[in-house]
Amino acid sequence: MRLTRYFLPVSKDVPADAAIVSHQLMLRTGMVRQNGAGIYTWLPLGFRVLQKIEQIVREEMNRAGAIELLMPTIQQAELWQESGRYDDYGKEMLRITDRHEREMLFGPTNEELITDVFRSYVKSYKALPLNLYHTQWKFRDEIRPRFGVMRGREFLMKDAYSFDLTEEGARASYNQMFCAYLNAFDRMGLTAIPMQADTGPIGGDLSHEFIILADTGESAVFCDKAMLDLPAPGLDLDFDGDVSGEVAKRTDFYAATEEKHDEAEFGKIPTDRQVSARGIEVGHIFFFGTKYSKAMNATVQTADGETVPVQMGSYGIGVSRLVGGIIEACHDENGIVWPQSVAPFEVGLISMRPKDETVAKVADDAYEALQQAGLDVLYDDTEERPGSKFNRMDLIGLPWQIVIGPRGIENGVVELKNRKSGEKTELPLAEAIEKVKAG
Ligand code: P5A
Repeated sequence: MRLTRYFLPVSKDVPADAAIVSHQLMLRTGMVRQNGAGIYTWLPLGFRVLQKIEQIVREEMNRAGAIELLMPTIQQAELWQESGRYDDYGKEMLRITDRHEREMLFGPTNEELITDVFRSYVKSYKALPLNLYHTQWKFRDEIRPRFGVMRGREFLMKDAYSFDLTEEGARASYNQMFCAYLNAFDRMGLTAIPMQADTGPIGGDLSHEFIILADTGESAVFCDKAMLDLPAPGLDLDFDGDVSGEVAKRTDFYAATEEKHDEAEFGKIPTDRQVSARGIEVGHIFFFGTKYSKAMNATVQTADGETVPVQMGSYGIGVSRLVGGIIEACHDENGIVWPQSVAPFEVGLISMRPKDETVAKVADDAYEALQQAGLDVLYDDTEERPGSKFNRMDLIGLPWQIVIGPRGIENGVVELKNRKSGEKTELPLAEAIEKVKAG
């Protein structure tokens, strides 16, 4: 993408109403624009990151055997009256009346809707286990939307729903999602710690929140430091086999959010390993058994011809919250430092003298070569001062910068800068491309 043709409304001002660094940086880099309390337009740069995160989550859901579909944002009130949550959900639910005076709502979550899909088609244990997911906008009329996209009212969530014949089977599905989540967050460059958590309005008695540690996090959390060093299960994990060992590796350690915190248990950890910190909840998984299937009559026939309610769990990832969460974890005094896997572009190409014909030609050729190599490139072909180009590239945080200037052209090299380490090297373009591709 040529910057002269792109839409990148970068701003120098630090927005006064943005309390945390990720919100400030998202506004300054023109990633989002606020349209109302907790409601945002995703501008092109921010939208690219959102899509990259969504794609990583999609790949890890698919790897774990979940199947993608798409449910609507607007739901009928009847389903929620059936489950009994229509009144329970209270003021957080945005209620709508259509022209026929029918009660509708903008979905805050989809347990009811997916249970209705399930009961309409699945009648036999033979179709189980089944895990269906989508990535769709949700609306929760949060009392205090804040911190930009971290606590929005409209936000993008990946939500998966598992269906099993037995409680044991449902726990195996829960464990699969537990591992898939660790892999997905790891691919985004994050250490997410699974912690025992409250179930709130979703229900059930088994639940883990996935937390990344950050001073600006909304939740107070407690865990064993040893959990920070555990590697993710890995993309070669056999999801058809038993993954409970990977889960136990973590649940053997103490980790809990404030609501589930037990000071006496925490006290048993050696003092130098006690982590008491703040965290951002980027995912939350639930096992709630037959809560919805009983209320909504979602049953299957067993091999013996018996009719039983299906065992369910639900699994959420805050896709739009992750954009802010990753910035909280990955920034420095000059701006964002994107992990390559979620960066809006992998490399920024800077032409030092776009008016100089030779430099322009070499830079254009480099742009072509980088694209040919399959890389996402943002090509700064503007006529601004080099200083402001460098500052902008640092601010938007692309993992690599390649600078084309007259001196390098004479020597047959480009300058490659790594945004994270700040390290600069001069090398031929082909070698720079290999380095960027290697990540
Ligand atoms: C699980 C999937 C659920 O809704 N039902 C379907 C279950 N869980 S949850 O914990 O309530 O939400 C899942 C994740 O969504 C993100 N999230 C938010 N992101 C931005 N703004 C919000 N207001 C918001 N509320 C929830 C969180 O990452 C949460 O873990």
